Amino acid sequence: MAQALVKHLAALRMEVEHLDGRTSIEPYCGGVFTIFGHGNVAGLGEALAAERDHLRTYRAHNEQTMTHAAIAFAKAQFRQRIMAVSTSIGPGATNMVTAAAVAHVNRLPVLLLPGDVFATRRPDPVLQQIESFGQGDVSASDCFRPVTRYFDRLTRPEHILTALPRAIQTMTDPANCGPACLSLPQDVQAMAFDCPEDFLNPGVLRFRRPPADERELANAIALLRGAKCPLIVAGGGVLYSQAWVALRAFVETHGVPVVESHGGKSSLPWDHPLNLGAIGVDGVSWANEMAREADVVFAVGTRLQDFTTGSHALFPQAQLLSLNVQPYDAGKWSGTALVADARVGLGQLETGLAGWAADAAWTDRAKQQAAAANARITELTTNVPKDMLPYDAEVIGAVRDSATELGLDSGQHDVALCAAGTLPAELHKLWRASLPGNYHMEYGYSCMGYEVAGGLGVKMARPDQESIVLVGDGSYMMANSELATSVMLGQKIIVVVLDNRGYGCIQRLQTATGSPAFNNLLDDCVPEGGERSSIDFAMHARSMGADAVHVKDVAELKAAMVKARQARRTQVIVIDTTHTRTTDGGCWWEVAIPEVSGRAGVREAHERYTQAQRLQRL
Ligand SMILES: Cc1ncc(C[n+]2csc(CCOP(=O)(O)OP(=O)(O)O)c2C)c(N)n1
Ligand SMILES: [Mg+2]
Repeated sequence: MAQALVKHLAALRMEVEHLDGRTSIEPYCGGVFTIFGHGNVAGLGEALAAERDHLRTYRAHNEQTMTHAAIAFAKAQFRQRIMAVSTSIGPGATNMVTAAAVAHVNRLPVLLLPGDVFATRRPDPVLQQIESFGQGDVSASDCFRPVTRYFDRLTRPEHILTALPRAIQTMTDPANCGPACLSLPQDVQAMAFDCPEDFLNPGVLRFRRPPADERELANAIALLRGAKCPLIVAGGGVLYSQAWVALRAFVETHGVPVVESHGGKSSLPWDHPLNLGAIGVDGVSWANEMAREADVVFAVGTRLQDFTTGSHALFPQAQLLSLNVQPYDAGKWSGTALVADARVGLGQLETGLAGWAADAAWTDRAKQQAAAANARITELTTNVPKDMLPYDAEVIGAVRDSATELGLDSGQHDVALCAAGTLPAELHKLWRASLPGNYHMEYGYSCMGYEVAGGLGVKMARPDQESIVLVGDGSYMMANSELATSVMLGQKIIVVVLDNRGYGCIQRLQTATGSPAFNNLLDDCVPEGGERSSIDFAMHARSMGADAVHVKDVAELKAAMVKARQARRTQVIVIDTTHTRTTDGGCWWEVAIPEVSGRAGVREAHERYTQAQRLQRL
């Protein structure tokens, strides 16, 4: 059975569309990350060994992070190609559950192949079997059920004939796309069955592009035709549908400004005159200002999560039109739904929008706002030496500008990657991406520990680009061992560690909600008899085979980045940073404040909280 699985995977081909619109037929599965144990080494492991020349196997250091790498690979390829991830049973499998949730939230495909306990149950309980007293058919793999879009336990070998095609179908369905899990009892992996020849020669895969329903299209056109001050919120769906050319044409034809969610950033080049940049809690003030005034918000391919909508208080005045391939998203917030592929839907709208444009004054103002925002971003990201440590904005500027020294355009060349902490807000506002996918932010699950492994996945997907991981000290500490994998695989990444000695963003949130600073910064966490933490990140990175340097300021950082870009192996640059952040922009975000507290600060925060809630669209 495992042999049939691997042969099918190795034979799968996908019609892949490239950035320039060219298409080519590529292997669908970019390889298999696996950590072996008794649950997969003899069955799947033997099958992988036999197919090594057709399907690469990669060993990693942790099941969660190797899955992050696989997820990042798929995201960087706009979901058109995947990787498979195989684990043993028990801890190997459950280590992967968090990553499954990352893929689930972000609607990203990954084929999860955890080992499972014996289907025959003959040797039960095996090492690492959890044993449920009340449910005979439960195993550790059941943890995947709520965080996968397709789950199957293959208790007979011929199940692979239906289960694998269904898993592939799920991952190549634009609406349902997400992680698929085939849990593989170790005895079943090793069983023989009569496999039809055609299972080993599957046809070429394509993403389908569903068009809009006629009535929904007519409603959407009517709504837009009545709009004077429309605003497009571009989400990740624009990228996954590869709808950037259609979006740009739509925007320019109708004079509609665009704001970008984390998932949608890089839908338009940063310097497009109608790109206002980041919206929401991490948004630039110029974008949020126009969101507050728009009469129609046209959401394209976005989940409308709270960071995008300011917990539903940023644009409650606007009518909402939602173009999304997934009805669940299109129907959010009681908006007018337009269920379709983003690219196809934008094209279909044109059939009824001839002659319609936003008010000229609105479009002109958007252009002025976009220009003002970009000038301010230059200011914020240009380091002015002073008597204090630099902060994230200056680091971002130095990383970007180090490309210029080598005659490169950072916006074109670099993929910036991050997931959690202070940096997502800074990067959302300040990073400049000229090409789709050059901003790679996992801000669906915002999973600390995605960063280093994600950088590896991006490099494997986009070998000609620089994969630059910007990461806080906290996230680096949570998961960094795939740094050694990147060295071993010769997949160079550049990791910039911003060390502010703790969970800076959470401490900010803590004090903003009235609590005392507590249990976040390392220096606040040393009990009596404990020891002040001092982590030498550069030494740590060197111990894993990376080249690493601890720079003392932004000028040194820039010089180190120039060298890092020229280097061939993985580079880690560590810089001490302060807790300041960009105060421009942003908007309210709902975080629940205690109704009762002995602290005046909490009571005041609660008062502000209830005031702010009044602006929410319910
Ligand atoms: C796995 C996981 N655990 C907890 C959190 C909550 N969280 C978000 S950011 C953060 C601190 C990040 O610290 P660091 O990476 O140093 O970034 P900083 O805010 O200091 O810049 C925490 C604990 C999370 N996002 N992911
Ligand atoms: Mg930190």
